[in-house]
Amino acid sequence: AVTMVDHVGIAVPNLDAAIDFHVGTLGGVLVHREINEEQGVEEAMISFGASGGTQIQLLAALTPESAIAKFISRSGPGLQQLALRVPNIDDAMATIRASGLRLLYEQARRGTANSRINFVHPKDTGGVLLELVEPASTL
Ligand code: CMX
Repeated sequence: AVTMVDHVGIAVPNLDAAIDFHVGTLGGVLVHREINEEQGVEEAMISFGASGGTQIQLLAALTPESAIAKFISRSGPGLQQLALRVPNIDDAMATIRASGLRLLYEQARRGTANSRINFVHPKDTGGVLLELVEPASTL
């Protein structure tokens, strides 16, 4: 079962400008930043209030082929995904498959901070790209 909303992902054209807004104006804390070549993104995680809460993930495209570049060219910058935390992604993937919904990857891939991730196709979820996240360590 899903344990919490892990993060909400926003597609941004300029990562530094988006960090400035979320930290400088909204009062968030930049807790993590990395490049994920496989996903074609440079990303930043922003935390608010007490640690351990839902974060905002700022996603900038590394290449014109990345999912984020395609999203921005189609829809403009904005909410791109909702990420749900699960204790075991293999179990979660089995549940999704058994429900007849489409997962984007056969096997879980590497996400933020060595988490394991997969996605449910937005056409099977009511229009929301759902990410499943198993954190690297139990939080
Ligand atoms: N949210 C909701 N709907 C979306 C969507 C999104 N983020 N992205 C695409 N769609 C919709 C499109 O609008 C399109 O709808 P219509 O057919 O009605 O026009 C439909 O889904 C299919 O679009 P598509 O052209 O076939 O597919 P895309 O090439 O746009 O790819 C997707 C869509 C979800 C397969 C692709 O974005 C993907 O593989 N995403 C997963 C990986 C990812 O997002 N990585 C970046 C984040 C990395 C991280 O979180 O760590």
